[in-house]
Amino acid sequence: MNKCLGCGCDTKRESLCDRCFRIKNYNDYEKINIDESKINDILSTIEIKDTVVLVVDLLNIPSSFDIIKKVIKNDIILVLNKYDLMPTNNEKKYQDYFNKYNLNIVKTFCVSCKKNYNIDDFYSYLHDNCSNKIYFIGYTNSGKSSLINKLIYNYSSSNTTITTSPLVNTTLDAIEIKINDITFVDTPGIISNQNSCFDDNILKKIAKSNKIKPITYQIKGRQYIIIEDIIEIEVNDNDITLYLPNNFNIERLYKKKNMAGDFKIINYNINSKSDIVLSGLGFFKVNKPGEINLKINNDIYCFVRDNLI
Ligand SMILES: Nc1nc2c(ncn2[C@@H]2O[C@H](COP(=O)(O)OP(=O)(O)O)[C@@H](O)[C@H]2O)c(=O)[nH]1
Ligand SMILES: [Mg+2]
Repeated sequence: MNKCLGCGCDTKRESLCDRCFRIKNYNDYEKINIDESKINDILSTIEIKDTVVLVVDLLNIPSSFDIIKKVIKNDIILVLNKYDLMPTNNEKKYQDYFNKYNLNIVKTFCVSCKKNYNIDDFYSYLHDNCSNKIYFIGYTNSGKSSLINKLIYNYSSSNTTITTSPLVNTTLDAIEIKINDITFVDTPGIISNQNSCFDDNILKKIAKSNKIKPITYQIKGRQYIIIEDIIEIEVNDNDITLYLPNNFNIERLYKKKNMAGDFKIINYNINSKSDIVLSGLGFFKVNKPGEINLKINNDIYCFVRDNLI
């Protein structure tokens, strides 16, 4: 058996397993489940002398980092990735937002793998300050593998690329990559019950999305905002601002829409200091206290948090 260079799984093939080959060549994604104990086993091999980089998707900040705090006792270098998607350039604000989680953060970087933003600063910090084994950890889809690929591309002559995809659980085992005497270890994403599942059409739109342009609707009376026929937001006399991929279909209607699929209903009483997060998609807020009734596809996870912006 060999180890697949793309995802770390055992394979009979020389370099890439069948699944990575199909993802890389045909964008043909196949979702695989990973056992939670497998991830814990990998994380528990991290020694206190190793460096830990926690990668977070700025558009998909989890409601808590308790799973990570339980397993990781090391100092943490926090990387806030996908900065290119954020509607406002306010690195300090995004960094400060993480104070409340009480992680042992020693340094924070806002980066974009897609736009190669801040990658030089991040790499030179690692190069100058860190141990020679650096683990990249975080929730699935935050961009851990994309970030290591960016480092390989920018700072080594290797043409190895780890497989990345918009689906969860792309990386299946620890993958070690050596760049200039430092060993970078990619890890499978931490599994959480806060991950939404989307169909291919939505995943492709998310993957193609650019910088978010917030959209505000001034709602008089009772109206319904329909997002891609997977979310209906019922709003009553309020202003609502949506932060969503800007290629999404959004309709504003005066009556409910018939949408196909299995839905759950969630009622929120929120104020202007809160965001409702549609995990994996984005978030929205209102400008005065009020009721929001969400009808949302069963596979989408949502929660309330303090305003990010
Ligand atoms: N817009 C944007 N997308 C990114 C960025 N970094 C990664 N992605 C996308 O996020 C998805 C998950 O990336 P991946 O590296 O597989 O995440 P991992 O599960 O943490 O290893 C992929 O579709 C990537 O193309 C970024 O900086 N900006
Ligand atoms: Mg990965």
